[in-house]
Amino acid sequence: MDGAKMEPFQLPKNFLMGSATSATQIEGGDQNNTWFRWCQNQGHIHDGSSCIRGDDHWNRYPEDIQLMKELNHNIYRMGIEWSRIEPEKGRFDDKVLRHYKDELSLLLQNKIQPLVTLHHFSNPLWFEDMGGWENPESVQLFIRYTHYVVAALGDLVNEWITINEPNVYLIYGYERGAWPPGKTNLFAMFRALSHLTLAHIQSYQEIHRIRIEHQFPGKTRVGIAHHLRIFDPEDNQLRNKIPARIIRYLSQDLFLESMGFGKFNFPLGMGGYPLGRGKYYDFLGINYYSRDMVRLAWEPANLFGHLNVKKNAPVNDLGWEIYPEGLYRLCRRYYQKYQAPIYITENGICDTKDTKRAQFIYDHLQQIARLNQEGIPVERYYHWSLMDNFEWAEGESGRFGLIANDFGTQQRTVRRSGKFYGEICARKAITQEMIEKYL
Ligand code: IFM
Repeated sequence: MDGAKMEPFQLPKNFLMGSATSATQIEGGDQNNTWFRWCQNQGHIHDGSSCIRGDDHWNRYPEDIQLMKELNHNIYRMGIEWSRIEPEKGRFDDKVLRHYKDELSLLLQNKIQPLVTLHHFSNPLWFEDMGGWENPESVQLFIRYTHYVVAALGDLVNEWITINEPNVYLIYGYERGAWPPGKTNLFAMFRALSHLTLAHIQSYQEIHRIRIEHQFPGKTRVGIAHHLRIFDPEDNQLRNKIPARIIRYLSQDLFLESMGFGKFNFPLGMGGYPLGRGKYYDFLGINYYSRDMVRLAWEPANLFGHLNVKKNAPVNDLGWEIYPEGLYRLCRRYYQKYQAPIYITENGICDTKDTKRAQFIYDHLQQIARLNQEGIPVERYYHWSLMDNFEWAEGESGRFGLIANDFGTQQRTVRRSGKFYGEICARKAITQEMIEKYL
């Protein structure tokens, strides 16, 4: 690449940087969650691998924290596995909580501030078998889990994500049938969404309540990691603009509105507030990867439009368009309405050969610098992901890591782009020297 055309730039001094992972994708060893069962069915995982292996992070977390330190992380977003914590309905395992306490304490000793996700695509099997998120009891069960976890870990963690990418979870699990529970039923999807929304709101309230009651240190901040995309019409025709808007509404704006303010718009409701009007987020969590070009088509699985990649656009290994400007556009649009500090809770690239990741990082961070200069408070960046991991239906072949992992030996190797990222984390800037060295 031609480094000469690229300008050095600076991020705000108080900007925090690190990386993100989720429990099911890296821990390995848990047979009690929905993904373990899903992996056992032939054809569900494209390369035939299983989350049972993962990165063996459950046993190797000290080594992984050491690597975060080498990459100069200030922050780390991690998940905890509900199916380990509550292996049977109503039975909580204190040993598991002690394990997470040890992991969190080690992060803090290394001056890495954790942001903990309670739900990231995976459920305990007992929960799924009672109807999962379609069952109204799911809400109260999630709140009981929240209560148990936050009371136990809340002295070490002041920042929480209740639910990761509720839209992706529901679309893949209930509409496209590609993830557990493997349904293709829009009614089931919206039923599950209303329960997830109620669960988020009450979990938000519960986390604040418990941390006040126990006088836990640090400012409590709770939010959702929303998967946000750009949906652009394929051309300027109204017939394509309308489906682009509908898809944005049904797969994105509806989620932000209901989970953010408690407002149940159609098709969740008729605009009422079942739990009262409120503001149920302390930051706006954005997971950003790509954009879709939309054309009118009768495709219920795509919420009534056909999604394409822009012609001749650069793409990652999975064929997703690389579109850094999209991050800028999304942050501007949603900040106007939601007016909260923005955390980029995920952003990254599937790039096995590591030929595009460094440039990807440069281009996206440049958009963040631009946003901050324009007064949009993007406070944090969590790169997805710390290391290669179990990439859901793609299995072990979807490689998003700053650190490469050999799943056979569990040998970690920091990629060149990882070294670049580590230097940026240390300096909060990209210098001319770094451009020449890495880009
Ligand atoms: O690996 C996933 C993650 O679990 C959720 N957000 C997108 C990532 C890359 O596909």
